[in-house]
Amino acid sequence: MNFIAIFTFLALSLKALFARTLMIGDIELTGYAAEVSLLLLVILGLSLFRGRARTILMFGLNLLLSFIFLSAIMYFDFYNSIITYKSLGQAGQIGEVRDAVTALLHWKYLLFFADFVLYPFLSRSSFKISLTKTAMVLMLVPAGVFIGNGAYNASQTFSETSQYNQIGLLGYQLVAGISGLNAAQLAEDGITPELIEEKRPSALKETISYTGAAKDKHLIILQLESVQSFLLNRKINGVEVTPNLNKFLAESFYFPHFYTQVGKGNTSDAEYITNTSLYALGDVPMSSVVTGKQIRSFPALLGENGYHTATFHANAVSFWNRQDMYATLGFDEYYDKKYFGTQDMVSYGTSDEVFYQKSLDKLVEFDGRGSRFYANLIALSSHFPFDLPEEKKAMAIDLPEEYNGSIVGSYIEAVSYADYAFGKLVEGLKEQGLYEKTVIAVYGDHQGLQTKNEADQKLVENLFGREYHSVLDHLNVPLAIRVPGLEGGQTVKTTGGLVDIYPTLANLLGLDLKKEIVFGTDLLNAKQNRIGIRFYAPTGTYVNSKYAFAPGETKGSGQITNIDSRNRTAADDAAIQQLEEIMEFMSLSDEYVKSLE
Ligand code: GP9
Ligand code: MN
Repeated sequence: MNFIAIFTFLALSLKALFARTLMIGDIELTGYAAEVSLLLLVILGLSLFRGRARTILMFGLNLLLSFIFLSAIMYFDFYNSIITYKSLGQAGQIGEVRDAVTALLHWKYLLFFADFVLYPFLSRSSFKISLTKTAMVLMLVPAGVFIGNGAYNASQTFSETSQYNQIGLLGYQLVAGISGLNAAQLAEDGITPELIEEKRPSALKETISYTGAAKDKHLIILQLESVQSFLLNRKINGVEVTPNLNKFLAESFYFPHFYTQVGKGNTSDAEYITNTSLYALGDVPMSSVVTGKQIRSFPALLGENGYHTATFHANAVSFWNRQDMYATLGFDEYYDKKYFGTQDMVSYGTSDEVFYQKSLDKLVEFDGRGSRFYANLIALSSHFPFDLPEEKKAMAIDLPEEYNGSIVGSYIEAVSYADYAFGKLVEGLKEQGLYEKTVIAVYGDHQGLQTKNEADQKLVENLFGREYHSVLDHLNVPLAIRVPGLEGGQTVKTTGGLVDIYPTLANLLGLDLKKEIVFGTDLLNAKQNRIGIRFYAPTGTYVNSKYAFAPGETKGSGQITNIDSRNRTAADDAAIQQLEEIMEFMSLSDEYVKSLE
């Protein structure tokens, strides 16, 4: 091994350690040994080359892996998940998300590239270690043992973070590839509504209520960007953050224990899950998975029942490949940037105010045609990194000084502005006489709060006055459903997730789901419910009526956090049994999606 090879190996081993420290606190030493062993194998392989070729290859490997480590760290910062090679497919979107990427950069990341200045000097050094056969064996045998051990440990857990911890970033890519190939076939005769019923980990009450309570009403499903539950009904310095949403909640069925389930496709995954009641796969945007397929969806069902269906979003429809997803979901039409224009820009599109106004114009038009409509409105202004223009800040809450310059502060302001715009939408609907003719479901697509630096963590700690839980707080988004005639306001404590929106609304509208493939549960009639989460939290995470489950280092271990008391305990057999059931249930959903034509 020449000096460049040794140097590259040491530099990469340190970078691997640095990456681990930044991503996961609890580093598994044997896992790190497996990661270093894999690096050693690669470097030994490249050492077979000689002269300039070897220098270039070592330099290239170091550069490539440095970028991969850095991407993995930023990816983890944002998604709380381990990056896989599958993300290469979305690299084309990088230009459009430039602001978000810049917001995640940090000076300390320069350390990943500090060693490159040394390469010109290294190539002049003639130092080398000649490896005898015995020395090679002495190196390769333990390396092989560490890799084997790491691979075995990685296969024993559902959690991607634990898998990475056990085998390192390169090894994890292999694990991710193999687990995709090994998906078991669960249903020999295809996935039927009866099979789903049998495996469903929730139970309905004996008597079903509210069936058809909203029959003949229009339907608006409004998806709010990055809105988490904790800001609702919250005052900061005596001022409500979301006064308009709070008023709306008070007239609605409000679900405080509702969670996002999106995968890599974020906003578009939330649209997908809501309109299909199918689980997102996690590490790939569903819009790319379902391109060209036909899905029996909520819009399709509504269409068959006489509704005109349309979806509205202020960004270009090409973002997240939505044109294909909307075709798959069977919407009659969509309205995107072409329709909304670029006036009054906030984030990727026109402001929520303009968005609602222009959407409303269309709703009035649909209503005028005399038939019912289903409108899926996808708001946008409160998008990461929450850079509101000054004139919009004037419409948002005035925060105390300690929030100045913090991302938490920007986030709260952005949500507060989104609330202001929502208030305008409600006013508009009332003015147009649509408010009492329409069932309105409002929910947050996914989390928005970033708590990566200390100042922001402090602000969040102060807000919560207790630990901020990575699932029960971070992934907790609001769902409220307002049904004209039932606007007494009711808090429904049933646990639910995005998959449950479709069945809940279908029952209210009086639509029969017996023949439909639906993985969610009617939240207004559930006795108990359980939902799986597998992005932004490790696969195996689930929430039931009592607790959130976090998967452990083996498939038979984990930790549960009680929803009310927040007490943490080790998972018992019953919790592991529930884990197995929800994993099987999610696999059933995946198998269904893969089987679609
Ligand atoms: C852009 C918007 C992006 O159209 O959907 O939101 P995101 O998916 O990043 O939350
Ligand atoms: Mn979003």
